Amino acid sequence: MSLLMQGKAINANATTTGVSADTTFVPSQAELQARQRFNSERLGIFIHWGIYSLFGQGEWFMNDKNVNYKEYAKAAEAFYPHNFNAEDWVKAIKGSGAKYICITTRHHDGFSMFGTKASPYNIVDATPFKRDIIKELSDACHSQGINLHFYYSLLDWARQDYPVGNTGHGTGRIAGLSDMGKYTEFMKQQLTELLSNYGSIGAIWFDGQWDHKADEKGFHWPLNELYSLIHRLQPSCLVANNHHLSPIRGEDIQNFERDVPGENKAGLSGQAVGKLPLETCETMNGSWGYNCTDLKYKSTTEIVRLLARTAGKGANLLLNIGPQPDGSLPEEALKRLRELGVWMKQYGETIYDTEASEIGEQSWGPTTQRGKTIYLHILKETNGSIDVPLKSKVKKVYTFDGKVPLKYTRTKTGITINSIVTPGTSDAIVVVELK
Ligand code: JFZ
Repeated sequence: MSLLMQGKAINANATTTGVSADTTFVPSQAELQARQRFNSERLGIFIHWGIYSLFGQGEWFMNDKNVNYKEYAKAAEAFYPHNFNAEDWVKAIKGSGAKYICITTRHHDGFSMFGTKASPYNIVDATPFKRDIIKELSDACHSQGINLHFYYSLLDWARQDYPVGNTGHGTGRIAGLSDMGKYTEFMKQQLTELLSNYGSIGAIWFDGQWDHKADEKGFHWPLNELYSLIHRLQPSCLVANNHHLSPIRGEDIQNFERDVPGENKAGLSGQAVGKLPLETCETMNGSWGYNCTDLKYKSTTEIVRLLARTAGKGANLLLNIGPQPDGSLPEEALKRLRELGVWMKQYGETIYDTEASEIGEQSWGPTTQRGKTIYLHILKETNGSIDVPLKSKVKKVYTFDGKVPLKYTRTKTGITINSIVTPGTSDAIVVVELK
């Protein structure tokens, strides 16, 4: 596996770490409703922002360059993102048609982007900026009506009490000082703050479990404790964990990193696709945190096609942006948000609140369905006709644009639709209404 955003590859296929599933866990009504809401949203924007943006080399910089945590912390003293404007961020993100934002509250570098009493190493106490950007963002999200999710790293490259795992070996932590009990209390205090001071939160998105191997003696992730704390503090807050494994009880979302569910091109998603709401996270360029040498952005057409493909699997797309050190979003990202918004205004009906259809994905593209309406997303050039395997009876077939009826013939396995015109479109959509 080679990923642009990090130097060292870790074994993503390792099985889960000392984790005991809570076999007694039963999701509450509020939680089940929240899963449904989440599952209808289909598009979210991921934000990876921290003091790492100052180095311009992505969020794994500290690990990749073996930066001592005391040296790394000096960046906090220079962190003054004077162009940060939460209202502008939310407006631009909402404009894309996204229904939620997931932001890094604390990444692997250990720096908290919110005002926390659990450690002075946070944006309010350790930077000249002194503003709680998570508070400003949560206020803007709530006033503009978009859901907010919090990314939260389970691993920490800067704390002595976190037991060193597979990564962060060159950041200056002294072996032997770890104390998982103390570290767990720290995480619980922070999660309590995150779920008490920022209004209603849509989900906590954990990451970093893969830092410890499943068979590691004497190590145990306190997931039950963390999950039950979350469910108790905000019953409608969902739990996601980017552990690249099948979900365990207490989790509400199954995550796929850089892959459409069921595929494993990036090498992080070999797990079977389960029954929980699904979410694929992917970057607009090739990096999560701001990377000044990564200007290779996906085109809006590529993003639209990825969105159609994730929706076709019944999954949400969580599309990442790495804000710049001054607090603004890169112009290339803003452009894609605007273009996505134009597309979603016109075609969102074929994406939001849909599910995977009985047709699945075909050689010409994916399909989505709502009730008796199936949307064929034709992403590839065709020679004028497409075969659609279908058991259900068809009422009518027409183009989504202009509602032009299309001729079709019955075949042994379904229907063949004629006069398909695809050139020049990101996604030529044909509607099949079932009887
Ligand atoms: C994880 C983070 O490490 C990364 O910084 C980003 O936040 C992303 C969304 O999630 O990505 C990973 C996690 C584990 C592996 C690779 C990327 N792994 O095990 O190889």
